[in-house]
Amino acid sequence: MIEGAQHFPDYLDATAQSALLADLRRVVAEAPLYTPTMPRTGKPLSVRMTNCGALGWLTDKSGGYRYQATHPETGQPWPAIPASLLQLWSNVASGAPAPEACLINFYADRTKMGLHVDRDEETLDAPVVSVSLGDDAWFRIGGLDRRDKTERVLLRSGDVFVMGGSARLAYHGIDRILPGTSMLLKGGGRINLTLRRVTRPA
Ligand code: MD6
Ligand code: FE
Repeated sequence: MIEGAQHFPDYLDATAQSALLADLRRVVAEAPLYTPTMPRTGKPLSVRMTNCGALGWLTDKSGGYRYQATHPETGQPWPAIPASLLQLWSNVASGAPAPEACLINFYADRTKMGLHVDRDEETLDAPVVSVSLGDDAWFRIGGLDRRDKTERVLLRSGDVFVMGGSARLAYHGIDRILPGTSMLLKGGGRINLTLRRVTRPA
């Protein structure tokens, strides 16, 4: 795997996963999941999204990919990032300035996410830290060129995946989720959180 990509299987035990889920329910109560749309075409993404943190990542037909401080539908500021996630970041993001954005993606059974690079941030010095909850998913990670060879990694509930160093700009995506592989979410599906630093620290 590309340098800077690190998989921490079972980083959160069952108790920590339930506690994090409870935190996320509070976030979603304030900042409801919504369906983002592609820049220009307005085609809906299959993933549903929300955010917590000072900044949230979003996309829509007219504004494209961007960070903004408010929820696109409620107009309210995003809820704070739960303390448990700030702690997780300081444990795995070795020395990086505090995260400003936590994107929350909800995957239903048939949701995929095409190969992409996370590069809407102003600073690429900090890693992106991802946390998975719920059903297993086949994650695909390659290199800096879309044509580089890729490999797949099974991301399971409680896993953390860090992309820093050379891996910060590596292509990656979700091939598919494996319905029925976790009991954590009552209705099934998968949640993925990605924590990011967006602005350069002062
Ligand atoms: C997902 N993850 O696991 C999608 N991005 O659902 C990402 O897009 C991702 O896992 C940046 C760094 C780590 C990731
Ligand atoms: Fe990503």
